[in-house]
Amino acid sequence: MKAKLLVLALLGLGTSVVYAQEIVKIGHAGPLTGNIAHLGKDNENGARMAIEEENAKGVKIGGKAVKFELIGEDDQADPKTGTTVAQRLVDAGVKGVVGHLNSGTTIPASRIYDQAGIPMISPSATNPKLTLQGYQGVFRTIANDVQQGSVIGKFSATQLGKRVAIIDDRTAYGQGLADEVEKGVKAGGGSVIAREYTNNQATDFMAILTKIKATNPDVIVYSGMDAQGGPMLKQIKELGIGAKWITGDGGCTPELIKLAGDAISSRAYCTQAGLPLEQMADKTFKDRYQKRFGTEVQIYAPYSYDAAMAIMTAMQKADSVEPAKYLPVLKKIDFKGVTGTVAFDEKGDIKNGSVTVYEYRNGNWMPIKH
Ligand code: ABU
Repeated sequence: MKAKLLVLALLGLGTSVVYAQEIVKIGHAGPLTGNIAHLGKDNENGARMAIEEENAKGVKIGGKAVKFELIGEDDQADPKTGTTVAQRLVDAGVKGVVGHLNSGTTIPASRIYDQAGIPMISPSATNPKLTLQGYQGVFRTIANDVQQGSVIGKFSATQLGKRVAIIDDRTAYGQGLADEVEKGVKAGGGSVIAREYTNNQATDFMAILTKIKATNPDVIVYSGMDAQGGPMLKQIKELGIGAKWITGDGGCTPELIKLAGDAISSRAYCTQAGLPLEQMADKTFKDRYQKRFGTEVQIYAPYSYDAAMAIMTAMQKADSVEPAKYLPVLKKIDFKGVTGTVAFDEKGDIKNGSVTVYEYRNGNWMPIKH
């Protein structure tokens, strides 16, 4: 074991006690720069909070006092950078990873962690392919887009209107979710009258929205992140499009409301691939997070907290920080996290994952259905 030993000498009244504390590195990777840095920071904060709270308890593993240490990396939401930082985390000797945030970075990075035998848990990557690759150490603490896309598609067709236009950002998440939404719209008795595409750096949607306006949709589904969703709502208003608008978890954030300004209205909806904060098992999480970081939860912090906690709990149950020893325990883990029961199915997906539909009301996303 290459663990670094930190020797703390504690001097008492005429006596001296020496404790050897093993540093156990846990990696986190997500976008800490760029247009969704607020989400990457939210994920990192969730993992950091779990680590700080666990360290405060005074953990012993294999007879030694351990201190968990978070090693954070910025993958810029870019698939190539994602694999570079994944290798950096492996080289730094992390024993487990929380991340990445985006499906487009998490899927290629998962191969690197698998080759190094290091377990990883994403709190936010929802593309179903992540856990269909057959990697034994890949998990997620959130529902996937087969579940989420079905809810968005059926809700749109049955509650918002039969004529549905779909726009996606061509990322692994956006495109994958849009395909599942299309299936859900059809299952709900609606029809997809337009499919348009943008990208995750775009800010101008006038051309595709003008085309969509001509098809007279009841609903526009946007499958992408809040950085595009906010400006898109502004341009929908500018063009006088009266359709309802719904987006998935990547846009279901306080940030989207801020970005949309007065262009957001009660015609806007979103989904989260999990429970509303207020209905999670730990009702104190929201306030503890606010107190620790001085900012509100964006969306995935509780799932990130649970991902870090799953790794640290498995290490303690296995009485080892070595991935080969704690991975079998992690696969069978079953504990009460802040989001609810954390346990994984045979693929690595969270068991009993749920999807919540929100409606924009009085300046907030209000849960209406789960
Ligand atoms: N789940 C939405 C944001 C992250 C992703 O899957 O790309």
